[in-house]
Amino acid sequence: MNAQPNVEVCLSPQLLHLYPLQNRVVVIVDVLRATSTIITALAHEVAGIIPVAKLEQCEAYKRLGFITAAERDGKKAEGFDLGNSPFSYMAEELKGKTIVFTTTNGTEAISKSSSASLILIGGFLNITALSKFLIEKNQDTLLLCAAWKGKPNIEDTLFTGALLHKLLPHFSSSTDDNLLALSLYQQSMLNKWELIQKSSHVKRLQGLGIERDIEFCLSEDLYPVVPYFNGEALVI
Ligand code: 3SL
Repeated sequence: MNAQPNVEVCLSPQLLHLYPLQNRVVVIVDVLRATSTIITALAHEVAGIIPVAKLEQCEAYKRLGFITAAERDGKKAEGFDLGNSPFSYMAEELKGKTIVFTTTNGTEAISKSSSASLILIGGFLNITALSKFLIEKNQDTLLLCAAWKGKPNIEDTLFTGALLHKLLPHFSSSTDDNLLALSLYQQSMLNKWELIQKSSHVKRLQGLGIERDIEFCLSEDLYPVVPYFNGEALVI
């Protein structure tokens, strides 16, 4: 019998140096809101999202005439076309367009993962499609939480627990980080909203009046798509 592939959770990009990326699939997780927004945009027929870590890179694309999106500290950064609300990416006029995208933590996590063999985008919005894809792919996998400025967060950890729950019959898993994520999921799977409401990021976003974004990003399986990085852009 073939050995099962391994799956590990990395709770923050600050810990990424502890994990090998070569020959691994990396799933980027930023439930609130970057990866949920990317999934939504591509499911609504945006052609591609070019992720960049820095505002200056995004500005350079803007000067070339690209549509640009930028978020810092939960707010739309000044001078760009779009922020990070998934609802902004459902517009008819964005269909078929490529958008350059930078966010506080999500795009940083993507850029730090460039040596992975494949980069995928995950969130509750695509959890079942993503788990089926990973099981089929049958390759060592790292679930990378974007976290908040290096500090682990509840929502990304909870999501990795939910994804692990689906993956574990097919993958081997032995780390304490995996156990933490799974335990969090098992304790709160019947009421994830109650737990997430206590999180620091939800408090931050509530201050900005975007409760409907939070509720939307926690919805499961709205979009059966698995965005991946093709070397230039995230596409489906
Ligand atoms: O940190 C990020 O990448 C963002 O997703 C944060 S926010 O939800 O837009 O505040």
